[in-house]
Amino acid sequence: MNSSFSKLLILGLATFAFACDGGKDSGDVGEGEGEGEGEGEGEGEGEGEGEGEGEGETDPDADGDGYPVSVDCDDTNPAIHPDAVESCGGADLNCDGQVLSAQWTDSAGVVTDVSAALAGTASAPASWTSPADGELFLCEGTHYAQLELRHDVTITTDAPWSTTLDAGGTGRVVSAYTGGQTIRISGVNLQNGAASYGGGLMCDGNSVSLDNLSVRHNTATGTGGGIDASDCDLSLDTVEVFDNSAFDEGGGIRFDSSSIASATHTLTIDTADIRENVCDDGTGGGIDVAAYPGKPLVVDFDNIGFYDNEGRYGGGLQVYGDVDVTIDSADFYGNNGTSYAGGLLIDAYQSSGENPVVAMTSVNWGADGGSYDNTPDDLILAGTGVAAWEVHNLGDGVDMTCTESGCTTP
Ligand SMILES: [Ca+2]
Ligand SMILES: [Ca+2]
Ligand SMILES: [Ca+2]
Ligand SMILES: [Ca+2]
Repeated sequence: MNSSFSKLLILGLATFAFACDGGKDSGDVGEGEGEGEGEGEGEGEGEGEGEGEGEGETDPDADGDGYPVSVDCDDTNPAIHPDAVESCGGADLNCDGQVLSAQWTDSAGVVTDVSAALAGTASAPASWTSPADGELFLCEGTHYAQLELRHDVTITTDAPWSTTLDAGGTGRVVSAYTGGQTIRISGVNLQNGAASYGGGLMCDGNSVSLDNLSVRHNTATGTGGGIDASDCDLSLDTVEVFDNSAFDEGGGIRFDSSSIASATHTLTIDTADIRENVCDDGTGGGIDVAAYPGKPLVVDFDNIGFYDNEGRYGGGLQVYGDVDVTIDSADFYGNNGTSYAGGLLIDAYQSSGENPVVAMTSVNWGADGGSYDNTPDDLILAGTGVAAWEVHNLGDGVDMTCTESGCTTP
């Protein structure tokens, strides 16, 4: 059109070139400046084009970091500019007005500061959805946020046990949705979630591993106060699950097969305390495991303690259906079944061959009537193949295997 339009076009190109040159050496930046300057001279006083003028003349880059003073919050320090990468506990280097609290690294290695996106409060937690495969790094402290993970995501911190995701009691802490993702959370506690199921964590049809963290103070109006895992491979290593509650099954953890017929799913727990979890009206105060017909589950517990959990049936643990359970080195202490089965309920009411097999080695049940004992009993095996319910009151150091036809000791 007219000359001012073409100037505007050139100006735009000059600005673009400048922006793209931002991270390069000073030679490139100089080139961009030259173009901007020439443009500014032709422009005169024209409205709206003062910006181009400024780039060359009145918007200098004193520290030579490629960012002019208009966008550089410290134009005397080349380490400070809008694209600077920060570290936890450091200063605001990227000019967004806050110190780093959360950082996202995508699978190509591109780092983005997501501190603002995750900066919620206890009364208004942030909502954050994974944008792609990648790693979310959280600095020490409490992050009030509710996360939706729909990709392969790892959540880490440099301060394990001292870093927490808190849902503020108004939603679930972490939702791991179907999609075959692999999710790992390391060192970041999950607390104060509230949902119909899985207050702290819900996983469905994927693979989730947790290590070096607590799942605590979460609630569910349905199943799985702390964690609800359905058709999910769930692995816990060095974890505590405490003070979670559900109305129905699994005060601490609910692990079941329900919607996907294909694979056999596995719950692996190595070194964990499961304590002070409650389900008011269901089975498995600490953990509830339920396999539905044709959808077997495998459970492997090693070095696990069930302490002071409470459920209506199976205060510490309940297993139901075609579940192959191995328990090695465990404590069942102080658990309460308010109706029956204080420590462990093995429910064998499915068709023959679709009932639990529970192999236990070195399991402590608390001396009868002692302060660590379970109430009102330690273990019940109930099922169609059992003539009468087997009620076991046991001490410490027990090796025992229970199937649908009875429990035996070697
Ligand atoms: Ca600068
Ligand atoms: Ca600077
Ligand atoms: Ca910052
Ligand atoms: Ca006992």
